[in-house]
Amino acid sequence: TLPSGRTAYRQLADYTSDMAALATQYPTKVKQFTLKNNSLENRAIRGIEVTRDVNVSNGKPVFLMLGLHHAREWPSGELTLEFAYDLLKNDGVDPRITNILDKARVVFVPVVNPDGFNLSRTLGYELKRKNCRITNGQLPTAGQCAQSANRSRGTDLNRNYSGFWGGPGASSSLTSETYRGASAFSEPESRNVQAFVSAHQVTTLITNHTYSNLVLREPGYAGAGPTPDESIYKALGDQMAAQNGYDSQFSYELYDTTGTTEDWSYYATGGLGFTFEHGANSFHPAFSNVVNYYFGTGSTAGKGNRSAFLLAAESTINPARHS
Ligand code: 0X9
Ligand code: ZN
Repeated sequence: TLPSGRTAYRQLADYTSDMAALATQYPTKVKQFTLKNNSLENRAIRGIEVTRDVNVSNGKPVFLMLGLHHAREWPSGELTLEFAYDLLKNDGVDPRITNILDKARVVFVPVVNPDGFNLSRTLGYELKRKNCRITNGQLPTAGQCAQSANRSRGTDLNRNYSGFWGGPGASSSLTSETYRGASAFSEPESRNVQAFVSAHQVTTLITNHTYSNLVLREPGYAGAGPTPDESIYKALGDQMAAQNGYDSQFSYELYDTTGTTEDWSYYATGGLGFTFEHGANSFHPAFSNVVNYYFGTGSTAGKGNRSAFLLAAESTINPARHS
């Protein structure tokens, strides 16, 4: 059973109400916040910060976890919010979690792309990937994003960050699934992540995606060359992969990308950013699979993402342990 007890994929309203409920239930450990910009369809985008004495500003380092840049990748939001439930449920029970809440701030934004997710999860276009950019320079009108003629439009938020924007592995066509946008950070949803990371001490970041059972680290395209942090970056990626049973590799070994979250965040801040690609072969398999993604299915499949996520949070407290 997942930490929240859920047995079906959340809809957008469930993410909203669950985060609000956690903030109410744990007022000293959970602070809800709203990101800087509403989505193109004018939805507020929310996150929660989890730490001991959350209302005290104390400079603890941040582990940031993101979900649902890509609308159809439903498990990416589930795993993000379930880790929050787990930390809160097991604070004072599991000493690793008690230590994490003592020494780090863990921040969750489970739904980076609410408009796309709503279309995929609720409005029937399950394979939606991008946001609701229909025409550059204009906001979509009500219902426009869901019209069948517009469904292939949109900016791929994971090509819209400024790191190497305009380079290989992204498209300049608005109907391509990897459309990079009119300019770097043209989209409010990617600017939200930019603003948050720029304002906080984010030392480790996981952006959850599906699928391929991978732990990906920079560089995102081969031409960028190795990062100066390769030794510690690889060490942490390999340690997390040893827990969840995924392959740990350079992002470009999957394929070249530019403008992804860590293509910006790593080079902008030096914080170690990873893309986790969950699951073997589906963007959103039957919900029962999410339990396996979280807790693992036994020795051959590793221990699941729970222990990998704990390592990531611990890495913000003691980075040297990974070198
Ligand atoms: O193409 C993507 O954006 C990611 N794969 S997905 O199937 N979830 O769309 C992979 C991005 C990997 N590259 C970097 N993180 N640089
Ligand atoms: Zn994705």
